[in-house]
Amino acid sequence: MTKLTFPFKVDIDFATGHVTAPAKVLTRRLSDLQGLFMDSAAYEQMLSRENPVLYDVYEIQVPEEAGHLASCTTVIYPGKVGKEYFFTKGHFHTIEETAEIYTCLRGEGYLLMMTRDGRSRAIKMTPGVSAYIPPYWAHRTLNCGGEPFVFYGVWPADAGHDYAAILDKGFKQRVMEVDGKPAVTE
Ligand code: PAN
Ligand code: ZN
Repeated sequence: MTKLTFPFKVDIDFATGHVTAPAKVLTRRLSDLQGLFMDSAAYEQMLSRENPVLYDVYEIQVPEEAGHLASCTTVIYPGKVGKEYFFTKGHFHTIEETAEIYTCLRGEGYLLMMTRDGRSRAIKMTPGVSAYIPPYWAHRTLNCGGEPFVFYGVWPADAGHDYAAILDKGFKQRVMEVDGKPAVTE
């Protein structure tokens, strides 16, 4: 770390995930997740009609340096592409030895994780569940409920995001609606 940073606070609205300044908003729409959903025909059909927001990220701004902790809320809106629930792109950290903690504030979802050598885990997320993503595990979240799924994540600020492997090979697990209920499949 180079220069002294002063303490600060933000206010988080658990219902909407909104964070007061200093936060940066990142909006991901259907068109930003090209090639990631299993049912590509359903994806193209949906995109020809609309380009909905799948999720918003409210990132609390800190220097992207070792020693600092970055954090954000993520709000995934309810919806599906075909039978597959709306999800985040998912990523490994560029510095793979870095962990992360996700705490659910609202709604219902899953945290999917996988390693490069083929291990996978899924954790069901409901309000109050705090999940640990160890170093080396890629992570993706999804909303399998009928209201916004909101969670708060904290990670080393210098970790970086590596989306390439997920864009190339996808995620090992998928969560689809089967008989009206979410089912995790490999
Ligand atoms: C989170 C994620 C956020 C959005 O802040 O970046 O939930 O997911 P994608 O980055 O995969 O689109 C995090 O894991 N940061 O490291
Ligand atoms: Zn991460």
